[in-house]
Amino acid sequence: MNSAPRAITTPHHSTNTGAFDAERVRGDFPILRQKVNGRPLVYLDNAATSQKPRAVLDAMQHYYAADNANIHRGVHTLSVRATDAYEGARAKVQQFLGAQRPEEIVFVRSATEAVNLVANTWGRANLRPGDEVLITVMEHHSNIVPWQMLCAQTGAVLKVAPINDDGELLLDEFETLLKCGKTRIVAAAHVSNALGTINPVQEMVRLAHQGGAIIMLDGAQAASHMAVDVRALGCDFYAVSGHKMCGPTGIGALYGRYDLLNAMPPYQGGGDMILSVTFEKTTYNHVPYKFEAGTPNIAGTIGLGAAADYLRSIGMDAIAAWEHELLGYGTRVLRDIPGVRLIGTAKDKAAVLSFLVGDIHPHDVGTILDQQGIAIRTGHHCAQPVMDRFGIAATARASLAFYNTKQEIDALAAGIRKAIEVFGT
Ligand code: C6P
Repeated sequence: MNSAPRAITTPHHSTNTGAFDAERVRGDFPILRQKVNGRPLVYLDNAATSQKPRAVLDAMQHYYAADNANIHRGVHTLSVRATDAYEGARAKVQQFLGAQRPEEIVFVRSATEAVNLVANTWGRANLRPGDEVLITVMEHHSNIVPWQMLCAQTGAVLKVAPINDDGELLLDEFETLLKCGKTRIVAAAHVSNALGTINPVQEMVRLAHQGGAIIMLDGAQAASHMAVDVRALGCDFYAVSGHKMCGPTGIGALYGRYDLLNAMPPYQGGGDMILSVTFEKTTYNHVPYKFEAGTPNIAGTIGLGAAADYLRSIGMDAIAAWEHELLGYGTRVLRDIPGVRLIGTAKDKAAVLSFLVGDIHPHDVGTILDQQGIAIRTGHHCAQPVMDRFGIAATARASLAFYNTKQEIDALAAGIRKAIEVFGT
């Protein structure tokens, strides 16, 4: 920990000089204090899942220890408290994403479920044979497969916008694909998990709307790394996963424009999504409850609300600036290692370092790094088509968060040099 004295007014994450104090922020994350294989844990697998601050753990613990009850059902005090906490979390996520009203936030299991919800409700209700769904080459499988399934069910056609060798979307080609006038929905990552590319989403939204399509952004890799304002973006749907933004697993959120959500059929049937049921007819509940059938992940939702508050307390602009500095440092350090090839070199990039080390298999790189206490992900990152685009099967991927430090990047570089020593290149 940085022990330099601080003025009372210094924000939690800043040093006296106003610099981002990652060492201090690390104190919020109990898991980071451990050793792995005899070395201090260096956690660089944040794109797979982020770590959880004490504030999130406490919020969930408090719910189970003090307020545990089902929501929207009981008149008793615990149920009212649980309902308030659950709906309070909706308001926090609404604020975090800049949505106009809380009803525009639907709680789901994950970003994956958010995409499936839109494909199965809006998609089935609106797509006809010959209509087109436009995605990009760099999508995660969860933003490919649900659309393929939808196309198979409806007779719609899946189109794929290409990228260049840096991993940047070819915006001209994207625009050309929209010009046919058949595209009904665009579904694209805000940030690529495999390359780190930040897509020009503002422009993509404009082009999609100009082409008469709606657009869903997959924000799984964006929401905890930069400020997101769905209203400023003007997108129609936006998906996030709680566990990638310092919240728990098993919870995510779908932002949807109110008028769209209102017009969409429900996703699943069950309790809480109805106003009245007889054997002859069921009347569905209002948005967003129409899409939240059954007892939801109450603790997870409360944890996600706490995570949104926590990230806001650090400040999304401060997070983005620190991660940008780490990315620049990491890029320089990795490029200095002979044999290292970065995959994903977009000008606009989030803090993802996907790389190959000579001929060494990424899994071997990952294993050697693990022996040094360094956690990265290796493989195709659930984005096989983009691996195919680069003619490779897998990469090693270090994905950073605001609680990472330059010393940890130095440890990564030392670990890669060790792998080269062991395996040669
Ligand atoms: N990517 C990774 O290691 P879920 O599993 O539903 O929380 O998130 C799915 C998902 C959707 N879109 C993008 C861009 C993603 O990166 C992910 C999850 C993780 O890259 C796990 S495969």
